[in-house]
Amino acid sequence: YSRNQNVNHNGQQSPIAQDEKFAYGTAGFRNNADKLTFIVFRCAYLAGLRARQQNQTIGLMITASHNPACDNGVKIVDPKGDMLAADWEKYATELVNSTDDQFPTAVRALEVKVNKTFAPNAKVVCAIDTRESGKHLMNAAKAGVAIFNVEFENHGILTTPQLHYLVKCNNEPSFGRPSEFGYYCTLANAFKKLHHLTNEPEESNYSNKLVLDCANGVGFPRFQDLLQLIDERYLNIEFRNENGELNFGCGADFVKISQVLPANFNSNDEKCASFDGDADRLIYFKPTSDNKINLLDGDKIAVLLATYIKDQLKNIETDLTFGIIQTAYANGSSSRYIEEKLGVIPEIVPTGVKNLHHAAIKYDIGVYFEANGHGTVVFSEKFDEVIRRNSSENLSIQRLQLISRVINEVVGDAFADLLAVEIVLRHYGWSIEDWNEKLYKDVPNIQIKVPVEDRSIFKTTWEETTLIEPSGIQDLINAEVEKYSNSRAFIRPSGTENIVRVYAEADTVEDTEKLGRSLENIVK
Ligand code: 16G
Ligand code: ZN
Repeated sequence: YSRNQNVNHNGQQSPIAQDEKFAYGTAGFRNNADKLTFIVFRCAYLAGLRARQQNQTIGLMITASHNPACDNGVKIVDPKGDMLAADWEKYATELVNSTDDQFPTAVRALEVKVNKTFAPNAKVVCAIDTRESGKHLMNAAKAGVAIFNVEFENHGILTTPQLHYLVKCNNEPSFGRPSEFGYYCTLANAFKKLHHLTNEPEESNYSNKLVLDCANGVGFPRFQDLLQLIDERYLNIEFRNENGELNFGCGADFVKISQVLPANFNSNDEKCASFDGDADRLIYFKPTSDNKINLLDGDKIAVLLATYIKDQLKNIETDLTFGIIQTAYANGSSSRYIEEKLGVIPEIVPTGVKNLHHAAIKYDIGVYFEANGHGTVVFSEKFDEVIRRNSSENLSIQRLQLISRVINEVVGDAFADLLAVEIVLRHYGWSIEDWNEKLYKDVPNIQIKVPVEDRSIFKTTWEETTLIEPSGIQDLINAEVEKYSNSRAFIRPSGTENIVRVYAEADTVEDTEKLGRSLENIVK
């Protein structure tokens, strides 16, 4: 498992140049699967070391989410089920970037720094998505963890959020049973109980039918497992894109960016939703007659859930703090709605789940969603005290207790978010059109991926909306934005692909397209 002897999942030699560099980005390491064997091995070693340092369970997730099937990736999950601490991301990058000759020295240096001798609770739990390369990489992970004799658990094919959940439960048994079945029971039981406490209005447009695009990924088998515990009376799911080519012409990322129907859907379908390849993202959509779609993305989900929670809070006397976290990609209408109608000023943070998560946990109730459909709600200890451990008969308190259990507060989870959305739609008696129209209307927006030779030359301000380098470009962007009314646009380097992303909003679809294309030309 060295650079020199790197072998891919087909057993072919795939040596990695000693000086090829990799970086632990927002989603860990991601690359063509052929390159990942030695990376996973080294990351697994680091996960073992982290487990010893913390004397706790650490997670290792092998997935490349919405990337094409030929890619794979690996990321480390910290003891609370959250993303790896920033200083350890640096260790990961250093370790992976060392040459074969440097590796043993780098390892020893780290061991000295961490210096933990007795750690009986150290364990690494590992899972893969449905990619062909997964099993081979699982073996590499096992070998990496073995260097240190740390206990290793192979959990097979799971969604990313399931693995995060397992890590948290291993370290905090009071949070839930640390097993796949425990996860299903927690979600399904809370969902069913909340269903009973939900009074659908007499004139309701809600339908429990949903057509689900599984991106040909892990969402299909695992969501079926969950549905074993949820009767069709509650939720009637028709699966599509179950076993074909992963993420190909389908899935949450495809639908969000291209804003067209995914493969195998048609304009007669009613309420539809898409998971991404590892089921940590969820978006909804409603086909329109011209084979396009009305998209209900992470922003729409955030506002829906926030509205429900705020409505319940109105019936309780409490001083719990409530926050909503978004990124620069949030549709301008959603941010305005949150401020004007929900009375909360949304906090804008840089892209990447950990940034949103960290901002959200400052509140007693912190709703965070990326427009791409990744998000959840987190709850504080004070919420535990005031709401979860309250045995009151107050219906709103009981609903908040249960919605906080339906939602997977460890990390954004497509399964949990889907259950939460369905409950809330039923509560208001809304069809997918009602949901789309009754809150706010999206301003037209476009996202364009622009391939570049070296994305590292692009530097932005903290909240990512202004380019600092290369100098001069921001002035050109400003000049374009000024040409259109109610417009907003920015360029930022991707953290996961060698591209820069253009985002633009304007009053009309035509102007949005024009603005987006003009920014594309600026970076090209
Ligand atoms: C990863 C991030 C996601 C982010 C996306 C942005 C995690 C678990 N996932 O999927 O939050 O939106 O990357 O990618 O952190 P980009 O940097 O290529 O735009
Ligand atoms: Zn994902």
